[in-house]
Amino acid sequence: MKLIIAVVQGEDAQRTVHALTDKGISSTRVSSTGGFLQQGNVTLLIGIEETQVATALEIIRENCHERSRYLTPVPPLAEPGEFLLAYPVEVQVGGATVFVVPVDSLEKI
Ligand code: 2BA
Repeated sequence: MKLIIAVVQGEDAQRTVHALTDKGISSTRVSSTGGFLQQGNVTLLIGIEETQVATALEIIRENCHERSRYLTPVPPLAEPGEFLLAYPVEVQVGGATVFVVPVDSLEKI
């Protein structure tokens, strides 16, 4: 048994969950926030038999796309008489950040 932990973008989450469900793969959707951009994303928890891991990864690959996000850095303090502009910096995010970890057992109690 494995646990897939997939950090995906909000726009991709619903489609990905539907595609997993269509293949009989259960998932739990957790709201999360990226540490770098401090923007909302979604973490999917997927408990899965090892034989189905490749199918789940393929579904995530098909449904999660790379996008540009913009980060506006906080400008350093200006000296009197100086005027500093903060320009947005483009950052590429996604498809998905995926961890596959071993699971000792899955108990439904
Ligand atoms: P964030 O931490 O908000 O990162 C968003 C994007 O910013 C990243 O996209 C990457 O392109 C860039 N980025 C992140 N840290 C950076 C840094 N120190 N310097 C420069 N650029 C940086 P992705 O790599 O696609 O990651 C998307 C989201 O996946 C991340 O959102 C975070 O929530 C999660 N993630 C990525 N790597 C992770 C890891 N090793 N452990 C846990 N979560 C991770």
